[in-house]
Amino acid sequence: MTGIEKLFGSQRAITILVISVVFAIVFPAYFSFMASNSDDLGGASSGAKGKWQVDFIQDNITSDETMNLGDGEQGDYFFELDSGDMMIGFVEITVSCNDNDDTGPGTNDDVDVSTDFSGVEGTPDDESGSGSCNGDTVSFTIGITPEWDGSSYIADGVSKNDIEAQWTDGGNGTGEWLTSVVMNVNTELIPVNHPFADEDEDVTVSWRVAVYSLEITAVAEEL
Ligand SMILES: [Ca+2]
Ligand SMILES: [Ca+2]
Repeated sequence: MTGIEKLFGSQRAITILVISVVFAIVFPAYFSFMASNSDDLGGASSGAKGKWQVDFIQDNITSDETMNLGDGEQGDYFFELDSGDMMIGFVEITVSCNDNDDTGPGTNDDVDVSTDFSGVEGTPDDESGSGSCNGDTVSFTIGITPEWDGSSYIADGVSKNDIEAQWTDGGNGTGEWLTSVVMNVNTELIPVNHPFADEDEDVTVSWRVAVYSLEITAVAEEL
């Protein structure tokens, strides 16, 4: 017997040890090679069902425009939306005016608001509304990504592809968002051309666009 044979007891014990060492080295290398290869291919890993943390990196695009409108006058407010690489969650339009020109009953100015979204990709349904000039008078929220509210959540038993397919604006929402406001000036029982008669009001239309990008992280299963 050689010294090594004495240490391990037999030639067979040495053979088993050598094979074990080879497997211990070769198997992890094999699996890590396969894992990195399937990542390169994309489909295999992102199509695999699993547990995922889904987060939304969020931002707002805002804009506003103010016009002074006389009685019966229509103001057309244009907003050109380009969200860049971000997805569009929803668009909020707020029309505000605050009549403090006169104080008698029935003297508050009011507005009729309508929209034309025919220049918007995906053509959202148009909106309309009316209100008295006491601040934020009329507001609309138009959803672009269905059911999106920006909340994080854990998804289980679905693939990364499924999640990406769910949270998309489908290219909708970009383009020209037209909001039109018609002013109705109300004044006291003095003629409208009287120097003190209320004859106009400032109307502001503001847009807030909630935009996001997806962040999907694999959640390690409990051992
Ligand atoms: Ca008024
Ligand atoms: Ca006024």
